[in-house]
Amino acid sequence: MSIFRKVTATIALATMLAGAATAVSAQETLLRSSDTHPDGYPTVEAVKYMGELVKERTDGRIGIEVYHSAQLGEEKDTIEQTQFGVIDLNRVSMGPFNNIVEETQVVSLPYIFRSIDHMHKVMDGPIGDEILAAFEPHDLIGLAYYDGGARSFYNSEKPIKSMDDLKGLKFRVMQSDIFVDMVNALGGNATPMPYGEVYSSIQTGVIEGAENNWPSFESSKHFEVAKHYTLDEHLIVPEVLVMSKKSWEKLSPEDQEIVRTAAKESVTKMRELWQAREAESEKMVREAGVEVVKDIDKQPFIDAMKPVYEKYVTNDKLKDLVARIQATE
Ligand code: BDP
Repeated sequence: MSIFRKVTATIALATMLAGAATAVSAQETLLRSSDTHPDGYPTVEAVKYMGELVKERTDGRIGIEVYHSAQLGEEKDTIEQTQFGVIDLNRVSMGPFNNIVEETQVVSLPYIFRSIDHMHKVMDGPIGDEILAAFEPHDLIGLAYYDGGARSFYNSEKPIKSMDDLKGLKFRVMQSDIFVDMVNALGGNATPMPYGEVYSSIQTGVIEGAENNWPSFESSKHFEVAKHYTLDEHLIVPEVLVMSKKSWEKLSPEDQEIVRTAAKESVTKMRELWQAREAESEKMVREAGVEVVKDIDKQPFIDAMKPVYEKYVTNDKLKDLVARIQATE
C-alpha cells in the first residue's frame, strides 16, 4: 500500500470507528477488536468470551466488539492501526510482528518448538511473559497467547514427499522476512502477501501454494484450490492478543487488571475450541478430497534451517531466548 493510500485508509477507518474505545453512553466503553478469521473461528470466539467476562466484571461499563473476517483490514495494516490507537484490540499471529518486536522472531523460527506441549510450556511461563512485555515499547500491550497449531505446506500441483518436491514451487508466506528465508532455504520460492489474497493467487496460478494449520486451511477455503497438504509442521507460531497502549492508558488500573485477567482466562476457552476445530477442519478437508501426506522425514527440513537461525539469532538477547526455549523440557 502506498503511503497515500495507507493514510487515506487510516482516516477512513478512524472515521468509521468514530474514535476507538468510543464512549457509547456516559458510562459505557466499547473496545474494538480485529481478527482476520471468520465468525465462529476459535480466536474470534475466545475474544467474544473475554468480552463477556469484562462486561460482567465492570457491571457493563466496558464491552468488546469483535470485527471478524478482516473487516478492519489485513493484519499488517491493522497492527499499525492498533499502534496508532485507531483499533483497541487485535488478535494476530506472532509472524507479522517479527519486523516490529524483535523478540517475536524467536517463536517464529521454524522447528523452534518440538511440540504444541513444548510451545505451551514456554509461552505459559517466564519466557512468554518476557515476550509479552516486549510489545510495550512499540505502543502495544501484550495480553495473552492463543494457539495456532502447526503450519504445513499445501499446494495445487503435487504431493510433497520430500524437500526436493518443494523446488520451483512458489509459496505465499506471512509478511515476515524469516518466512521468506525459510521457504527459500527449503528450495521453494517465497512470496509474502496478505492472507486475503491467497485464495485467488493460487486459483489464478500466481503462486502454487501456501502454508497454514488445519483450521485456517479449511476456513480460508484454500483447500478448494490446493489439493495437496504435507504435514511437515515447520512452524508452531503462537498467536497473540494485543491492546493499543493508547486505549490501555485510558483505563483505570482496576479496569486494566480486569481486561488482562479476562484475556488470560480466555486462553483455556480458546484451547478447548481449538482442539475441537482442528479435528473438524481435518475431517472436512479430507472429505473434500485433499490428499494428505502425513509421514514425512522432517530431519532434512530441520537441518536446512541452520542458515535461517544464523541469520536471525544474532544478538545476545535472542541467543539467550533461543537457548532457554530449547532447554525447556
Ligand atoms: C492464521 C493466523 C492468522 C494469519 C494467517 C496467515 O491465525 O493470524 O493471518 O494464518 O497465514 O493461521 O496470514
